[in-house]
Amino acid sequence: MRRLTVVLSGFGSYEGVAVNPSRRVVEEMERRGLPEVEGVRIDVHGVLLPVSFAKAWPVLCESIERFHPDIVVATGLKRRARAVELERCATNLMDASRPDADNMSPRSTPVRDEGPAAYWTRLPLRSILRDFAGEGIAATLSSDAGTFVCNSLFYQLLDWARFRGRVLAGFVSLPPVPEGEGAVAGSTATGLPVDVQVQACVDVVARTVEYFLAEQDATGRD
Ligand code: PCA
Repeated sequence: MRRLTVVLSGFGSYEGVAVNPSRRVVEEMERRGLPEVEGVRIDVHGVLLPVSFAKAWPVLCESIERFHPDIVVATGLKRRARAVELERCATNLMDASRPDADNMSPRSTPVRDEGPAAYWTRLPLRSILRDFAGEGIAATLSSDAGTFVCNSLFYQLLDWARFRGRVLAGFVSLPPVPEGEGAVAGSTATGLPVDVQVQACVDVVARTVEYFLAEQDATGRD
């Protein structure tokens, strides 16, 4: 049977965040697995990343080198998000207003010294958004994954992906979870239940798999 490999990453708790939905999503999707898409088996490997500018990408990269994925979807919490945000691009900027797990807070510093200002994702964001609309999942497109660790990881992921023509890589920003499920301290957001966030990420992967297969068929590659 034909198979595709997906690496899915999330972050753990950090300052003021008791429950990071990205961690829950990764754990849950790894546990449940994913149904076949068009007769293709999907192997999902989850990886939990430290909230560290220096270490997040090396840890994800290690997982990528181990599993040789066709698709990489990174996720993280965006505190101010009120819905699932599908990120279009990553920018070459680190500008932390609070320290990361290593107590580093780079200000106005590029992720890559000689890198381009931004990279675009190739995930089929509009098709994914249509799936969300059909299921009543609150979501938007976004051109701003922030300037903290999430954006820095996304930039390094797309920098890596640009030489791997076949691989599709992207980033999904998740909103806080509701009060009672471990909302972000001091947040007034109503949040989106973890189950809905898991379903959203299942949709992201399933639609991306379809797109990947269509591209492979169109180019005659396997
Ligand atoms: N969100 C942070 C880093 C880890 C996470 O889940 C961010 O917005 O960069």
